[in-house]
Amino acid sequence: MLSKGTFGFLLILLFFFCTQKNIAAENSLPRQKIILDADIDSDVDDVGAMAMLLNLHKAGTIELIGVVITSDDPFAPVCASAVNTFYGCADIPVGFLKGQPKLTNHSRYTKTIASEFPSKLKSWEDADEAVGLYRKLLSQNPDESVTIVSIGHLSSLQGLLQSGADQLSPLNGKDLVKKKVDKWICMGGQFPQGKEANFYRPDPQSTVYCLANWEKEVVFCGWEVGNKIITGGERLKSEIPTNHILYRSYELYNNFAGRQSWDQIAVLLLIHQADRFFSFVNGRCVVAPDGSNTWESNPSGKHQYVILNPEINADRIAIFTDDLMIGRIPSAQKPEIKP
Ligand SMILES: [Ca+2]
Repeated sequence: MLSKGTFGFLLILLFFFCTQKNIAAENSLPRQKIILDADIDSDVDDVGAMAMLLNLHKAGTIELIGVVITSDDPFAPVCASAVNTFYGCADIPVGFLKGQPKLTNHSRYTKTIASEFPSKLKSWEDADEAVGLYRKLLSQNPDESVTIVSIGHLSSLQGLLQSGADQLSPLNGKDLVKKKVDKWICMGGQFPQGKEANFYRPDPQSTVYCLANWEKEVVFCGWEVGNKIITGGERLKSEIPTNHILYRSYELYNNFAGRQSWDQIAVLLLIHQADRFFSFVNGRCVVAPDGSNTWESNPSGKHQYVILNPEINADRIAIFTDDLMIGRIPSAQKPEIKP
């Protein structure tokens, strides 16, 4: 028979052992490997999303393994490279959707950012070809380890799915995705139904193709979610220096008038501190040839769309998002980084 004192001591030991085990388990979790597919051109929320990802990358929460630029703006990949370079991550590769019939600079900020800030890429021509970069990154990483976050249209992703075996991998694109990708977080569509730009402009056929040929999980972050979250206003302006690349991008875009956060919300889905903001609906997203979408409910469906929890004030999410853009990472998001 154990004495009360011994029993208490054993309980404390047991508690200590369990706690240490949980901490060890959390710390040994592999970092999520992220490929960002962005159309950093007409809107500035792509820059905000990149800032968040690079802050999380530097904090050790995620590993941003590459950026694919799906845009017809020739300054877009140079701008993305400048953002990487500004954050001390010049070696994160940048791909570009090459072979487009016409390139046009239609952005309020990409050309200026490319000229004012140093970048590893000097021209879009120096960028990796988008599909080749996708294939290289996927083939180099462990099975089911990569999350793709798309915050633009889906032409490059379609190219990946349609790609054939090459020197990088004996697998075709569809099988490579099946083997290497964990899930796809897609800023696109309007839910439960609607018509949203990433899905219908300029390449709705790529949306139809990707959804028809994607066999893994997809989480859709629809237009209606980020539309309520206004960031990049006076708060951002007052908290970063005027020579910061994020400051300059928002200044050029709309001089801190505030902007919807469609793309940044897709990044928030990566971090568990933001879990309380969201709920998810399972089913299947169906896209018509014109890029409009509808929803079929199914509790065991591989597609989910995000809804904002009604008890959470949109302003709270905006502050949380601005903070992540600025580089204020919630403390529990900083795992011990092993050497
Ligand atoms: Ca975008």
